[in-house]
Amino acid sequence: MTGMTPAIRAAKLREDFPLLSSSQEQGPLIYLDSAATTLKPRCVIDAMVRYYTEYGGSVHRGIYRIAEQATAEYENTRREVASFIGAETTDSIIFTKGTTESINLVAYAWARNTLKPGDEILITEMEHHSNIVPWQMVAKSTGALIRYLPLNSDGTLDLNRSEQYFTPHTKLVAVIHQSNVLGTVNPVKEIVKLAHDAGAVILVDGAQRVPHHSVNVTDLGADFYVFSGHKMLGPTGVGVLYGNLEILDKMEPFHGGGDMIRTVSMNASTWNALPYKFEAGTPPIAQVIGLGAAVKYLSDIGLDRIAAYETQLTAYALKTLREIPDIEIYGDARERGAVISFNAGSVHPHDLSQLLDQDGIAVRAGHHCAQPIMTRLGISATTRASFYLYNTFEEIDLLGESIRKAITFMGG
Ligand code: 7TS
Repeated sequence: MTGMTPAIRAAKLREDFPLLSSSQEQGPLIYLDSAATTLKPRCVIDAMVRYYTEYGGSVHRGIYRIAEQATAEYENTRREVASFIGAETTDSIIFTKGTTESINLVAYAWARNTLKPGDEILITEMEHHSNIVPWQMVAKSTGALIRYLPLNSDGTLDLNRSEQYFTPHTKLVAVIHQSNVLGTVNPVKEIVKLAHDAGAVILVDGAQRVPHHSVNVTDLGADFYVFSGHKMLGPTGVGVLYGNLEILDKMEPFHGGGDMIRTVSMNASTWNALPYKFEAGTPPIAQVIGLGAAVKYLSDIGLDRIAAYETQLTAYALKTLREIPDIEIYGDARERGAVISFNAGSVHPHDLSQLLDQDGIAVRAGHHCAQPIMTRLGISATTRASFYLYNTFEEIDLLGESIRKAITFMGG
Protein backbone atom coordinates (compact mmCIF):
# COMPACT_ATOMS: atom_id res chain seq x y z
CA MET A 1 0.00 0.00 0.00
CA THR A 2 0.96 3.57 -0.42
CA GLY A 3 2.05 5.97 2.26
CA MET A 4 0.68 8.95 0.34
CA THR A 5 -2.16 11.00 1.73
CA PRO A 6 -5.00 11.04 -0.74
CA ALA A 7 -6.29 14.51 -1.51
CA ILE A 8 -9.84 13.24 -1.16
CA ARG A 9 -11.26 10.58 1.12
CA ALA A 10 -12.46 8.00 -1.36
CA ALA A 11 -13.63 5.65 1.39
CA LYS A 12 -16.15 8.23 2.61
CA LEU A 13 -17.13 9.30 -0.86
CA ARG A 14 -17.88 5.73 -1.89
CA GLU A 15 -20.92 5.74 0.38
CA ASP A 16 -22.54 8.14 -2.11
CA PHE A 17 -22.48 5.51 -4.87
CA PRO A 18 -25.19 2.84 -4.46
CA LEU A 19 -23.51 0.43 -6.89
CA LEU A 20 -20.38 0.30 -4.75
CA SER A 21 -22.29 -1.06 -1.79
CA SER A 22 -24.56 -3.38 -3.75
CA SER A 23 -23.71 -7.03 -3.35
CA GLN A 24 -22.56 -8.70 -6.53
CA GLU A 25 -22.22 -12.43 -7.06
CA GLN A 26 -18.42 -12.11 -6.85
CA GLY A 27 -18.38 -9.84 -3.79
CA PRO A 28 -17.92 -6.08 -3.87
CA LEU A 29 -17.76 -4.40 -7.26
CA ILE A 30 -14.32 -3.12 -8.19
CA TYR A 31 -15.25 -0.72 -10.94
CA LEU A 32 -12.32 0.19 -13.16
CA ASP A 33 -14.19 1.21 -16.30
CA SER A 34 -15.06 4.85 -15.68
CA ALA A 35 -13.65 5.82 -19.09
CA ALA A 36 -16.63 3.93 -20.57
CA THR A 37 -19.18 5.34 -18.16
CA THR A 38 -19.07 6.40 -14.54
CA LEU A 39 -21.10 5.24 -11.57
CA LYS A 40 -23.76 7.66 -10.36
CA PRO A 41 -23.93 9.19 -6.90
CA ARG A 42 -27.23 9.08 -5.02
CA CYS A 43 -27.76 12.85 -5.49
CA VAL A 44 -27.85 12.45 -9.28
CA ILE A 45 -30.34 9.57 -9.10
CA ASP A 46 -32.42 11.48 -6.54
CA ALA A 47 -32.50 14.64 -8.67
CA MET A 48 -33.99 12.68 -11.56
CA VAL A 49 -36.46 10.82 -9.33
CA ARG A 50 -37.51 14.16 -7.84
CA TYR A 51 -38.18 15.55 -11.30
CA TYR A 52 -40.38 12.59 -12.23
CA THR A 53 -42.18 12.40 -8.88
CA GLU A 54 -42.57 16.08 -7.99
CA TYR A 55 -42.55 18.32 -11.08
CA GLY A 56 -42.34 16.21 -14.24
CA GLY A 57 -43.67 18.76 -16.73
CA SER A 58 -42.19 19.80 -20.06
CA VAL A 59 -39.86 22.76 -20.51
CA HIS A 60 -40.28 26.08 -22.35
CA ARG A 61 -44.00 25.55 -22.88
CA GLY A 62 -46.38 25.26 -19.96
CA ILE A 63 -47.55 28.29 -18.00
CA TYR A 64 -48.27 26.29 -14.90
CA ARG A 65 -46.27 25.54 -11.79
CA ILE A 66 -44.63 22.19 -12.56
CA ALA A 67 -43.69 23.15 -16.11
CA GLU A 68 -42.20 26.38 -14.86
CA GLN A 69 -40.21 24.52 -12.21
CA ALA A 70 -38.98 22.03 -14.83
CA THR A 71 -37.88 24.92 -17.07
CA ALA A 72 -36.15 26.65 -14.17
CA GLU A 73 -34.20 23.51 -13.20
CA TYR A 74 -33.33 22.74 -16.82
CA GLU A 75 -32.03 26.26 -17.41
CA ASN A 76 -30.28 26.23 -14.07
CA THR A 77 -28.19 23.28 -15.29
CA ARG A 78 -27.23 25.34 -18.34
CA ARG A 79 -25.90 28.03 -15.99
CA GLU A 80 -24.08 25.43 -13.85
CA VAL A 81 -22.47 23.87 -16.92
CA ALA A 82 -21.45 27.26 -18.34
CA SER A 83 -19.77 28.20 -15.10
CA PHE A 84 -18.22 24.72 -14.70
CA ILE A 85 -16.35 25.05 -18.00
CA GLY A 86 -15.74 28.80 -17.85
CA ALA A 87 -18.09 29.75 -20.71
CA GLU A 88 -18.94 33.43 -20.78
CA THR A 89 -22.60 32.98 -21.68
CA THR A 90 -25.26 30.26 -21.42
CA ASP A 91 -26.16 30.94 -25.08
CA SER A 92 -23.05 28.97 -26.05
CA ILE A 93 -24.15 25.83 -24.13
CA ILE A 94 -26.23 23.40 -26.19
CA PHE A 95 -27.60 20.22 -24.68
CA THR A 96 -27.25 17.15 -26.88
CA LYS A 97 -27.47 13.39 -26.36
CA GLY A 98 -23.73 13.14 -25.74
CA THR A 99 -20.30 13.71 -27.23
CA THR A 100 -21.19 11.70 -30.34
CA GLU A 101 -24.23 13.82 -31.09
CA SER A 102 -22.36 17.05 -30.33
CA ILE A 103 -19.70 16.14 -32.91
CA ASN A 104 -22.33 15.11 -35.45
CA LEU A 105 -24.12 18.40 -34.91
CA VAL A 106 -20.97 20.28 -35.92
CA ALA A 107 -20.35 17.86 -38.79
CA TYR A 108 -23.84 18.30 -40.24
CA ALA A 109 -24.66 21.89 -39.39
CA TRP A 110 -21.22 23.43 -39.92
CA ALA A 111 -18.85 21.18 -41.87
CA ARG A 112 -21.25 19.88 -44.52
CA ASN A 113 -22.36 23.41 -45.33
CA THR A 114 -18.88 24.91 -45.29
CA LEU A 115 -16.26 22.53 -46.66
CA LYS A 116 -15.37 22.27 -50.34
CA PRO A 117 -13.43 19.74 -52.41
CA GLY A 118 -9.75 19.90 -51.48
CA ASP A 119 -10.34 21.43 -48.03
CA GLU A 120 -8.62 19.49 -45.27
CA ILE A 121 -9.95 18.15 -41.98
CA LEU A 122 -7.09 17.50 -39.60
CA ILE A 123 -7.60 14.91 -36.88
CA THR A 124 -5.14 12.71 -34.96
CA GLU A 125 -4.24 9.04 -34.84
CA MET A 126 -5.60 8.86 -31.29
CA GLU A 127 -9.22 9.86 -31.90
CA HIS A 128 -12.24 7.96 -30.68
CA HIS A 129 -14.39 6.70 -33.57
CA SER A 130 -16.93 9.42 -32.79
CA ASN A 131 -14.31 12.00 -33.79
CA ILE A 132 -13.35 10.12 -36.97
CA VAL A 133 -16.46 8.66 -38.57
CA PRO A 134 -18.55 11.88 -38.75
CA TRP A 135 -15.60 13.57 -40.55
CA GLN A 136 -15.27 10.64 -42.95
CA MET A 137 -18.96 11.11 -43.76
CA VAL A 138 -18.41 14.85 -44.24
CA ALA A 139 -15.39 14.16 -46.46
CA LYS A 140 -17.45 11.80 -48.59
CA SER A 141 -20.23 14.32 -49.10
CA THR A 142 -18.09 17.45 -49.57
CA GLY A 143 -14.93 16.20 -51.28
CA ALA A 144 -12.80 17.37 -48.33
CA LEU A 145 -9.77 15.31 -47.31
CA ILE A 146 -8.94 13.91 -43.90
CA ARG A 147 -5.39 14.07 -42.62
CA TYR A 148 -4.01 12.52 -39.46
CA LEU A 149 -1.52 14.09 -37.07
CA PRO A 150 0.82 11.21 -36.21
CA LEU A 151 1.74 9.81 -32.80
CA ASN A 152 5.17 9.46 -31.22
CA SER A 153 6.06 6.07 -29.77
CA ASP A 154 5.27 7.29 -26.24
CA GLY A 155 1.67 8.00 -27.24
CA THR A 156 2.01 11.77 -27.50
CA LEU A 157 1.19 13.77 -30.62
CA ASP A 158 4.04 14.48 -32.97
CA LEU A 159 3.77 18.22 -33.54
CA ASN A 160 7.33 18.59 -34.82
CA ARG A 161 6.34 19.02 -38.42
CA SER A 162 3.19 20.96 -37.67
CA GLU A 163 3.67 23.27 -40.68
CA GLN A 164 3.09 20.24 -42.92
CA TYR A 165 -0.28 19.61 -41.31
CA PHE A 166 -1.63 23.06 -40.44
CA THR A 167 -1.78 24.69 -43.87
CA PRO A 168 -4.03 27.14 -45.71
CA HIS A 169 -6.01 24.06 -46.85
CA THR A 170 -6.82 23.12 -43.25
CA LYS A 171 -10.36 24.23 -42.55
CA LEU A 172 -11.20 22.12 -39.52
CA VAL A 173 -9.09 20.60 -36.77
CA ALA A 174 -10.76 18.03 -34.49
CA VAL A 175 -8.69 16.74 -31.62
CA ILE A 176 -9.19 14.67 -28.51
CA HIS A 177 -8.23 16.47 -25.27
CA GLN A 178 -7.38 13.32 -23.29
CA SER A 179 -7.02 9.90 -24.89
CA ASN A 180 -9.47 7.22 -23.77
CA VAL A 181 -6.86 4.54 -24.58
CA LEU A 182 -3.40 5.95 -23.81
CA GLY A 183 -4.37 8.54 -21.23
CA THR A 184 -2.30 11.16 -23.08
CA VAL A 185 -3.36 14.74 -22.40
CA ASN A 186 -2.82 16.75 -25.56
CA PRO A 187 -1.45 20.33 -25.57
CA VAL A 188 -4.78 21.65 -26.70
CA LYS A 189 -4.07 25.32 -26.19
CA GLU A 190 -1.04 25.04 -28.47
CA ILE A 191 -3.12 23.14 -31.04
CA VAL A 192 -5.86 25.79 -30.91
CA LYS A 193 -3.21 28.40 -31.77
CA LEU A 194 -1.83 26.29 -34.64
CA ALA A 195 -5.38 25.82 -35.98
CA HIS A 196 -6.31 29.49 -35.71
CA ASP A 197 -3.00 30.64 -37.21
CA ALA A 198 -3.83 28.43 -40.19
CA GLY A 199 -7.30 29.98 -40.38
CA ALA A 200 -9.08 26.77 -39.32
CA VAL A 201 -11.95 26.15 -36.96
CA ILE A 202 -11.15 23.78 -34.10
CA LEU A 203 -13.28 21.27 -32.19
CA VAL A 204 -11.96 19.65 -29.02
CA ASP A 205 -13.36 16.34 -27.78
CA GLY A 206 -13.33 16.76 -24.01
CA ALA A 207 -15.27 13.57 -23.16
CA GLN A 208 -12.37 12.21 -21.10
CA ARG A 209 -11.07 15.52 -19.79
CA VAL A 210 -13.99 17.45 -18.34
CA PRO A 211 -14.84 14.74 -15.75
CA HIS A 212 -11.29 14.67 -14.38
CA HIS A 213 -9.71 18.08 -14.64
CA SER A 214 -10.90 21.67 -14.61
CA VAL A 215 -11.38 23.00 -18.12
CA ASN A 216 -11.83 26.64 -19.09
CA VAL A 217 -13.18 26.90 -22.61
CA THR A 218 -12.70 30.66 -22.73
CA ASP A 219 -9.03 30.31 -21.87
CA LEU A 220 -8.57 27.39 -24.30
CA GLY A 221 -10.16 29.36 -27.11
CA ALA A 222 -11.43 26.35 -29.09
CA ASP A 223 -14.42 27.06 -31.34
CA PHE A 224 -16.25 23.93 -30.23
CA TYR A 225 -15.79 21.84 -27.09
CA VAL A 226 -17.84 18.67 -26.52
CA PHE A 227 -18.42 16.18 -23.69
CA SER A 228 -20.86 13.61 -22.26
CA GLY A 229 -22.83 13.66 -19.00
CA HIS A 230 -22.49 9.95 -18.30
CA LYS A 231 -18.70 10.09 -18.06
CA MET A 232 -18.87 12.74 -15.30
CA LEU A 233 -21.26 11.06 -12.82
CA GLY A 234 -24.35 12.19 -14.75
CA PRO A 235 -26.94 10.10 -16.57
CA THR A 236 -26.71 8.72 -20.09
CA GLY A 237 -28.61 10.52 -22.83
CA VAL A 238 -27.23 14.00 -22.22
CA GLY A 239 -24.13 15.80 -23.38
CA VAL A 240 -22.91 19.28 -24.16
CA LEU A 241 -21.77 21.23 -27.16
CA TYR A 242 -20.05 24.46 -26.26
CA GLY A 243 -19.65 26.68 -29.29
CA ASN A 244 -18.25 30.02 -30.36
CA LEU A 245 -21.29 32.33 -30.55
CA GLU A 246 -20.36 33.91 -33.86
CA ILE A 247 -20.01 30.53 -35.55
CA LEU A 248 -23.12 29.07 -33.89
CA ASP A 249 -25.07 32.12 -34.95
CA LYS A 250 -24.17 31.66 -38.62
CA MET A 251 -24.82 27.91 -38.60
CA GLU A 252 -28.01 26.41 -39.97
CA PRO A 253 -29.89 24.17 -37.49
CA PHE A 254 -29.05 20.47 -37.18
CA HIS A 255 -32.53 19.10 -36.46
CA GLY A 256 -35.83 20.75 -37.35
CA GLY A 257 -38.89 20.60 -35.11
CA GLY A 258 -40.50 22.15 -32.08
CA ASP A 259 -38.69 24.63 -29.83
CA MET A 260 -35.98 25.47 -32.37
CA ILE A 261 -38.17 27.85 -34.39
CA ARG A 262 -39.31 31.42 -33.97
CA THR A 263 -42.07 31.31 -36.60
CA VAL A 264 -43.45 28.62 -38.89
CA SER A 265 -45.63 29.35 -41.91
CA MET A 266 -46.89 26.93 -44.52
CA ASN A 267 -43.83 27.65 -46.65
CA ALA A 268 -40.95 28.53 -44.40
CA SER A 269 -39.68 28.89 -40.86
CA THR A 270 -37.36 31.17 -38.96
CA TRP A 271 -35.06 30.03 -36.23
CA ASN A 272 -35.12 30.54 -32.51
CA ALA A 273 -32.26 32.32 -30.73
CA LEU A 274 -29.23 30.47 -29.38
CA PRO A 275 -29.01 27.98 -27.80
CA TYR A 276 -32.57 26.84 -28.61
CA LYS A 277 -31.94 26.84 -32.37
CA PHE A 278 -30.01 23.62 -31.79
CA GLU A 279 -32.36 21.95 -29.29
CA ALA A 280 -35.22 20.67 -31.43
CA GLY A 281 -38.03 18.72 -29.81
CA THR A 282 -38.64 17.89 -26.16
CA PRO A 283 -35.17 17.61 -24.67
CA PRO A 284 -33.91 15.01 -22.18
CA ILE A 285 -35.23 17.01 -19.22
CA ALA A 286 -34.58 14.53 -16.39
CA GLN A 287 -31.10 13.84 -17.76
CA VAL A 288 -30.19 17.52 -17.96
CA ILE A 289 -31.39 17.96 -14.37
CA GLY A 290 -29.33 14.89 -13.37
CA LEU A 291 -26.30 16.41 -15.10
CA GLY A 292 -26.84 19.58 -13.05
CA ALA A 293 -26.65 17.51 -9.86
CA ALA A 294 -23.46 15.81 -11.12
CA VAL A 295 -21.82 19.15 -11.90
CA LYS A 296 -22.72 20.42 -8.43
CA TYR A 297 -21.36 17.24 -6.81
CA LEU A 298 -18.06 17.52 -8.71
CA SER A 299 -17.78 21.24 -8.02
CA ASP A 300 -18.42 20.76 -4.30
CA ILE A 301 -15.52 18.28 -4.12
CA GLY A 302 -13.38 20.38 -6.44
CA LEU A 303 -11.83 19.35 -9.74
CA ASP A 304 -8.35 20.20 -8.48
CA ARG A 305 -8.67 17.74 -5.60
CA ILE A 306 -10.09 15.10 -7.92
CA ALA A 307 -7.25 15.60 -10.41
CA ALA A 308 -4.62 15.45 -7.65
CA TYR A 309 -6.11 12.23 -6.26
CA GLU A 310 -6.28 10.63 -9.70
CA THR A 311 -2.65 11.54 -10.36
CA GLN A 312 -1.69 9.59 -7.23
CA LEU A 313 -3.93 6.66 -8.14
CA THR A 314 -2.55 6.50 -11.66
CA ALA A 315 1.09 6.66 -10.53
CA TYR A 316 0.38 3.88 -8.05
CA ALA A 317 -1.41 1.78 -10.67
CA LEU A 318 1.43 2.24 -13.19
CA LYS A 319 3.95 1.15 -10.56
CA THR A 320 1.81 -1.84 -9.54
CA LEU A 321 1.30 -3.00 -13.11
CA ARG A 322 4.93 -2.47 -14.14
CA GLU A 323 6.02 -4.86 -11.38
CA ILE A 324 4.13 -7.68 -13.09
CA PRO A 325 6.38 -9.67 -15.45
CA ASP A 326 5.34 -9.62 -19.13
CA ILE A 327 3.06 -6.62 -18.87
CA GLU A 328 3.17 -4.18 -21.72
CA ILE A 329 1.67 -0.75 -21.04
CA TYR A 330 0.75 1.46 -23.99
CA GLY A 331 1.47 5.17 -23.78
CA ASP A 332 3.96 6.92 -21.57
CA ALA A 333 3.04 10.58 -21.82
CA ARG A 334 4.32 12.82 -19.06
CA GLU A 335 0.93 14.46 -18.76
CA ARG A 336 -1.63 11.70 -18.63
CA GLY A 337 -5.05 10.90 -17.23
CA ALA A 338 -6.33 8.05 -15.10
CA VAL A 339 -6.52 5.39 -17.78
CA ILE A 340 -4.06 2.57 -18.46
CA SER A 341 -4.14 0.25 -21.46
CA PHE A 342 -2.03 -2.87 -21.34
CA ASN A 343 -1.52 -6.44 -22.43
CA ALA A 344 -0.45 -9.21 -20.08
CA GLY A 345 1.83 -11.79 -21.65
CA SER A 346 0.00 -13.84 -24.25
CA VAL A 347 -3.34 -13.64 -22.44
CA HIS A 348 -6.01 -12.22 -24.73
CA PRO A 349 -7.64 -9.08 -23.30
CA HIS A 350 -11.08 -10.69 -23.50
CA ASP A 351 -9.89 -13.71 -21.48
CA LEU A 352 -8.15 -11.43 -19.01
CA SER A 353 -11.19 -9.27 -18.46
CA GLN A 354 -13.36 -12.36 -17.98
CA LEU A 355 -10.93 -13.72 -15.38
CA LEU A 356 -10.80 -10.35 -13.62
CA ASP A 357 -14.58 -10.31 -13.57
CA GLN A 358 -14.49 -13.52 -11.52
CA ASP A 359 -12.77 -11.43 -8.85
CA GLY A 360 -15.40 -8.71 -9.18
CA ILE A 361 -13.13 -6.42 -11.20
CA ALA A 362 -14.71 -4.57 -14.13
CA VAL A 363 -12.26 -3.46 -16.82
CA ARG A 364 -12.76 -2.99 -20.54
CA ALA A 365 -11.17 -5.17 -23.22
CA GLY A 366 -11.09 -4.48 -26.95
CA HIS A 367 -10.17 -1.66 -29.29
CA HIS A 368 -12.00 0.98 -27.18
CA CYS A 369 -13.58 2.53 -30.28
CA ALA A 370 -10.15 3.73 -31.36
CA GLN A 371 -9.05 1.27 -34.03
CA PRO A 372 -6.51 3.62 -35.67
CA ILE A 373 -4.50 3.61 -32.40
CA MET A 374 -4.55 -0.19 -32.38
CA THR A 375 -3.28 -0.16 -35.98
CA ARG A 376 -0.57 2.31 -35.00
CA LEU A 377 0.46 0.06 -32.07
CA GLY A 378 0.28 -3.08 -34.24
CA ILE A 379 -2.19 -4.84 -31.93
CA SER A 380 -5.86 -5.68 -32.12
CA ALA A 381 -6.93 -5.06 -28.54
CA THR A 382 -5.86 -4.07 -25.04
CA THR A 383 -7.19 -4.44 -21.54
CA ARG A 384 -7.97 -1.05 -20.06
CA ALA A 385 -8.29 -0.02 -16.43
CA SER A 386 -9.60 3.48 -15.78
CA PHE A 387 -10.05 5.24 -12.47
CA TYR A 388 -12.18 7.92 -10.92
CA LEU A 389 -12.62 9.66 -7.61
CA TYR A 390 -14.27 6.65 -5.97
CA ASN A 391 -11.44 4.19 -6.67
CA THR A 392 -8.94 3.26 -3.98
CA PHE A 393 -5.33 2.14 -3.69
CA GLU A 394 -6.61 -1.18 -2.28
CA GLU A 395 -8.57 -1.78 -5.47
CA ILE A 396 -5.39 -1.30 -7.48
CA ASP A 397 -3.61 -3.85 -5.28
CA LEU A 398 -6.45 -6.28 -5.98
CA LEU A 399 -6.19 -5.57 -9.72
CA GLY A 400 -2.48 -6.38 -9.62
CA GLU A 401 -3.07 -9.63 -7.73
CA SER A 402 -5.89 -10.67 -10.02
CA ILE A 403 -3.79 -10.05 -13.16
CA ARG A 404 -0.92 -12.13 -11.74
CA LYS A 405 -3.37 -14.93 -10.96
CA ALA A 406 -4.83 -14.77 -14.48
CA ILE A 407 -1.39 -14.91 -16.12
CA THR A 408 -0.49 -17.97 -14.07
CA PHE A 409 -3.84 -19.61 -14.81
CA MET A 410 -3.49 -19.04 -18.54
CA GLY A 411 0.09 -20.28 -18.51
CA GLY A 412 1.63 -16.88 -19.23
N1 7TS B 1 -14.84 10.78 -27.25
C1 7TS B 1 -14.08 10.14 -26.35
C2 7TS B 1 -12.71 10.62 -26.06
C3 7TS B 1 -14.61 9.04 -25.68
O1 7TS B 1 -13.86 8.41 -24.78
C4 7TS B 1 -15.92 8.62 -25.96
C5 7TS B 1 -16.51 7.40 -25.32
C6 7TS B 1 -16.68 9.35 -26.89
C7 7TS B 1 -16.09 10.42 -27.53
C8 7TS B 1 -18.09 9.03 -27.20
O2 7TS B 1 -18.89 9.41 -26.13
P1 7TS B 1 -20.46 9.09 -26.11
O3 7TS B 1 -20.86 9.45 -24.73
O4 7TS B 1 -21.09 9.91 -27.15
O5 7TS B 1 -20.55 7.61 -26.39
N2 7TS B 1 -15.55 6.48 -24.91
C9 7TS B 1 -15.78 5.22 -24.50
C10 7TS B 1 -14.77 4.40 -24.05
O6 7TS B 1 -13.59 4.71 -23.97
N3 7TS B 1 -15.29 3.22 -23.69
O7 7TS B 1 -16.60 3.25 -23.92
C11 7TS B 1 -16.93 4.50 -24.42
